[in-house]
Amino acid sequence: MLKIYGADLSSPSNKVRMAANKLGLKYEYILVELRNKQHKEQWFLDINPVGKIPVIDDNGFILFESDAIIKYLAKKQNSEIYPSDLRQQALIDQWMDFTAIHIGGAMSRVLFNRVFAKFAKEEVDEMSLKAGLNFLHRFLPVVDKQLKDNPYIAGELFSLADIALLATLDPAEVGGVSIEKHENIVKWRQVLKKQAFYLQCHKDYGEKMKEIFKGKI
Ligand SMILES: N[C@@H](CCC(=O)N[C@@H](CS)C(=O)NCC(=O)O)C(=O)O
Repeated sequence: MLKIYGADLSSPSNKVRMAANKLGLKYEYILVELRNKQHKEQWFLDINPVGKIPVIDDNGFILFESDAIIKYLAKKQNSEIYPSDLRQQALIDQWMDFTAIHIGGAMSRVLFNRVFAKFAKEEVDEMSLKAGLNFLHRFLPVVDKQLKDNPYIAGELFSLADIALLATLDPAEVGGVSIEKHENIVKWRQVLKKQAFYLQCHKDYGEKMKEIFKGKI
């Protein structure tokens, strides 16, 4: 059976679980506790030498990098959420790259400095936090405009790019990133967060975090 190694507060890991859910795949979810440094243990490095989650083991085929993983799973299922049409696929790739590099990169900076730094006993990097907030300030309106003009991020059809964006924006509230003013993102997100593929992962990222940190946040 497909194995997904991940953690509940890792957005790239959640992205993989959401995609597998949407594709109707059965899988074993193997929790890798980053707080306990399990990703640096030899058993895990033997699976993924870069020491990061998520990683999948599909009957001995090992793959890391969440976007590569979800494309592989969708192609394997011949799913319309990653269509083979050249231009449709190129647009999905475009929004997935944009999400990973610009939105995800910025969200990680904000989340790390505002939430995880204290747990990791690391100093807050104000420059990094500011850069993250600036990028989100610049790019979230672009995403909002795209979702005003289209029902889904890559156009008319729901795709892997929606799953990637949904998982990437998941920690917005806990990171104090205001999404409320982007009404098209809000509407799009409300609809998707009610769907089974999301709910099979969690009800809400913030609630999951509270459950894990038990009042320490
Ligand atoms: N670009 C990667 C990012 C993976 C990543 O940074 N994962 C984090 C958890 S969200 C991790 O494993 N961190 C542990 C470390 O870097 O030591 C992907 O999309 O899969």
